[in-house]
Amino acid sequence: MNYPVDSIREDFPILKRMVNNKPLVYFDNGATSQTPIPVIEAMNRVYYEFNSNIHRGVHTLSNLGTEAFEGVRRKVAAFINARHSHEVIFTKGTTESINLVAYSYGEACILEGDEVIISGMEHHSNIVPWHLLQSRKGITLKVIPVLEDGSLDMEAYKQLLSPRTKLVAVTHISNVLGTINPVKEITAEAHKHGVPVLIDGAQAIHHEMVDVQELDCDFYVFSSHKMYGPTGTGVLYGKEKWLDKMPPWQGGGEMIKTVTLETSTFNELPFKFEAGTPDYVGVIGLGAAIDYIEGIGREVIRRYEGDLYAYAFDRLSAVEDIRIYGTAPVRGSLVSFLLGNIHPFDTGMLLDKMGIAVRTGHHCAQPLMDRFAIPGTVRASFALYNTREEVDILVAALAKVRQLFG
Ligand code: C6P
Repeated sequence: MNYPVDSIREDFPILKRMVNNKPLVYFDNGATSQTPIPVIEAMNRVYYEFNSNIHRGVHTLSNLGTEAFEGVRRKVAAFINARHSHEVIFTKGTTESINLVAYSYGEACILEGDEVIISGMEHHSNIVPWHLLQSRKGITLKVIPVLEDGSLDMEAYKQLLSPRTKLVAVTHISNVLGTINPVKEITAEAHKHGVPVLIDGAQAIHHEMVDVQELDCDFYVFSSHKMYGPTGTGVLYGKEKWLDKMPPWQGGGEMIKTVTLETSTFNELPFKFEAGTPDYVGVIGLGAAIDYIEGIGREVIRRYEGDLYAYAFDRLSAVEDIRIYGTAPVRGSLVSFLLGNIHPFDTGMLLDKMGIAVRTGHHCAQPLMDRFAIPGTVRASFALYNTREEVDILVAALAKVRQLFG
């Protein structure tokens, strides 16, 4: 495959560093991906050239900042094919986006006794906000079961939908199993009952071609730091018809139209949901990350990563004593496993000694760990700069880990 991985790696200075006297192999992209030079430079440029609070001043610097920030909103809208750029709300990340929906949609559209459906493979960020809503409003949480191969039980899902269902909130790609859920089908099924759907795209936005109009989802959420952008920035996409119904969830500057000492009126979309000074530097970095991804080509990246994933899955499957979690027919982006009886932390620590960064533990998905009756897994998650050679290094290192543990 003609993919310029060597020159791509040059864009990520951190990949050249040594860890424990070994060249870094970075396989913790599911937690945070690395940041290419153009993204770092775009953010530096703000501080060097036009740092100033946005939306507020009439002066040149503020206008430059505002233009750059609003330009990214349009860029994000095009990236996910939102119908309107005001359907893109900037947040701190996936977690804040889901909390915003749980709070605000929960306030406007969910009553005591109503039901929200999630799945058994959700990240805590798509569980706990619903627990909070449960204690505020007395809702019932229904859970789509996870099958042995790590796919969702779609028949059970259909049975869970009821006249009391007010929202379905599911992950696009599992951060533990790598399952790519049939989110379009899940959405279509919910819509038959008039129920809106929130998709957690934290693990999908940089791997899949996300088209929110094609998916027809009502909300789609993701973080910048998993898609080669900076930390502290993320997106809530919401259909206008829902965002219009939802009340603001935080008060402060920017989200108001008028304020007297007695009362306030609120700004229009998207500002209604963006109280206070936003992380405009981070948002501008996110814009540069989108440019970076588009510069290589999303479909090109998808094919390269698909090929790398297939290679990694095959090679890891052949490691003695390995148990891989997540074998659903449609999957990608990461491999989770356990090696013999070795605790995942021990495997992770030894891999780190060999310069390999993987994530270990419950991956903020404790209910899923309970489902498989395991304490955690070791997870290797891939990005556009990883290589087959790095997979080979991991496989060789796992053989050493086995040796060390006898
Ligand atoms: N998962 C992982 O290593 P934030 O922290 O808001 O950027 O993203 C939260 C989140 C929500 N949903 C899914 C599916 C996720 O994978 C994550 C983040 C990281 O798996 C850190 S726990």
